[in-house]
Amino acid sequence: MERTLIIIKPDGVQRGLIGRIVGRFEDKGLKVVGCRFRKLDESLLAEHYSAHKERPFYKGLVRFMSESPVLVLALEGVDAIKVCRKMMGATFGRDAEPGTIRGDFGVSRSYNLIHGSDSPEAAEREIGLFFDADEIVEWQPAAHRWVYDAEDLA
Ligand code: IDP
Ligand code: MG
Repeated sequence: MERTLIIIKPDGVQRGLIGRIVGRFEDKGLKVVGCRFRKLDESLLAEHYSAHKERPFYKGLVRFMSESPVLVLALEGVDAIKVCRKMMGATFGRDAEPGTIRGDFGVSRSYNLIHGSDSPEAAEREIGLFFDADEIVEWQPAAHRWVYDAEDLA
């Protein structure tokens, strides 16, 4: 089992897409283990996006991400990081394949609806940044008995 950090960005929240986006992850068999609805401040975003600090889009990205509330999720599942990145699609909405979240809901480069961790190291760092340890909830969804078989979990 792996965990990943997902953020439904301000454009996704403002456009009323929270339910549809979270629903896709639930449909796929990912388990919500953490959830916070909040506005992000610039210092937290500076840490979160520290790898992009020198990029020309950085200032606009931090402004966009701090402008309006976001939904932050920790999701758990087998290969959750890879599965979620595939479901998100390519970074820019106009390049993202139909069937992906970015491909189905947007055309923008910066307003691309969703963030997802891109590696196990990033996931651990980002979950630690957005959640206190006691905000991550261990639980067993009854349906998982029919989502994963023993071979998936081996
Ligand atoms: P990712 O979200 O697909 O992992 P990153 O390269 O990590 O993409 O970029 C982080 C975020 O910065 C993107 O999701 C997008 O919102 C924004 N971004 C990336 N490249 C550009 C750009 O060239 N113009 C405007 N915004 C960008
Ligand atoms: Mg990234």
